[in-house]
Amino acid sequence: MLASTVIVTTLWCFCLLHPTSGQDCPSRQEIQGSLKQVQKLLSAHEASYLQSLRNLKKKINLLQSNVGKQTTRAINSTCPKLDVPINGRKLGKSHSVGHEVHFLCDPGYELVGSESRVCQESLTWSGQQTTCRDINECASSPCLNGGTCVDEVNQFSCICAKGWSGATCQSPVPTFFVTITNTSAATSPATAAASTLPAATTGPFVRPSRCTIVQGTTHCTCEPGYTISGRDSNTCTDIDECELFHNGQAGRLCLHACVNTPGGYRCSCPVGYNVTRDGRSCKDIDECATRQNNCTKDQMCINTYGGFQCVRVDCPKIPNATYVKTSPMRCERNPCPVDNKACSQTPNSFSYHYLAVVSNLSAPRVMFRVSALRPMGDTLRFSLLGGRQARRHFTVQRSDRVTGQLMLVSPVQGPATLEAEVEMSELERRVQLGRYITKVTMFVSQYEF
Ligand SMILES: [Ca+2]
Ligand SMILES: [Ca+2]
Repeated sequence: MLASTVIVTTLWCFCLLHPTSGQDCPSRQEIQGSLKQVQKLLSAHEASYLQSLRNLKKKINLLQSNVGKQTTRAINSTCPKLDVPINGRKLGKSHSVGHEVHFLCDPGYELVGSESRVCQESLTWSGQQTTCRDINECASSPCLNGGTCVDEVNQFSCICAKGWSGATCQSPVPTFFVTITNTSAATSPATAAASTLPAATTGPFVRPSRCTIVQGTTHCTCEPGYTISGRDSNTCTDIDECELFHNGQAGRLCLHACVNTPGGYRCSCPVGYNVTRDGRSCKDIDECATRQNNCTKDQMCINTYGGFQCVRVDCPKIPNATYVKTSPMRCERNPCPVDNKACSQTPNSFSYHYLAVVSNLSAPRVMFRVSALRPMGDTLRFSLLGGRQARRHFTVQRSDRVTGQLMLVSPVQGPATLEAEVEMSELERRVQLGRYITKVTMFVSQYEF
């Protein structure tokens, strides 16, 4: 349409400029009609153009509007999802900008990182990553007396060192004990004394406790050898081990005596004994070997349990015979005159032996053996000499052809000194060839150790 309008316009202009040409130019009326049509065309084009512009503007506005909406939507966007911590909880589900989430840990776990986190406009979370860590209940060293602490969820356990027991290894284990009697602390003099003291008072038998607060719970511990007594957890009282583990034939803390000390105890021994290395038993002091005796030169020192004895061997004075010392512990008869029957029937020798034993030694048992080294004759006889006391405790038996043995037949309560004589006779066709006396002296101690 636009092309035909241009042709008409061009034709009309040509006729105006060249009116004398041979061509047939349209009439004025025709030209005016054509111009009107062109005007109509232009108007239509103008309307169409304007409509296009309006549509374009609308589209631009729509685009602008969309861009603006997208920016607004970006402000309302969310932060990345946050995980729930293991052994914990997350409070708050919204991950939008400006919102907060909170974290909690299960009992027995402590929160590490941020307790609360905010979704920032940068679409990132504030703070640090949150985790729940197992609370180390061993941090306060709750196990006493060298115990090893094992951390567990919301609790701990103690592996106690040898000799200790209890939840926190606070109680000594009576290794040698079968029975524990009278565990009441009320009868303990030390505890009783301590309980009358004000809580703030400290002394060797009372000490302040060490308390730590774990998750709102107070844990109080005492030094080794002390325990929290009663309701006052601020005060530790010495454990009276002697009272706690006293008595009991099968089980005593000490072989002899127990002495309670602040935070412990020690064993003591009677005079004549030393405490052994294990601290529990008593060992006799050998006064004879350590020159802790007062025996004279003509005496012999005999070590006994709990003491010593100074003995002097003097040869017997009996009728019809004389004796001479042939060794420190032996006397032999001087030769008898020919045909002196009274002399020849006296003992050929006296031997002296000293034994140290503990009180209440179990019986029967062999205490001593007598043998003939070179027996003469056809018969050896062994017999027990001495008084009623000797016969109450001893007997003599033959153990083989040439040996007799002195037997203890009943326990002897010490302290005591027992004497027994063993006679060995040699016979040839029932005729006595010789007699040999062995004198045994037994020193029985006061204690059974
Ligand atoms: Ca103690
Ligand atoms: Ca001794």
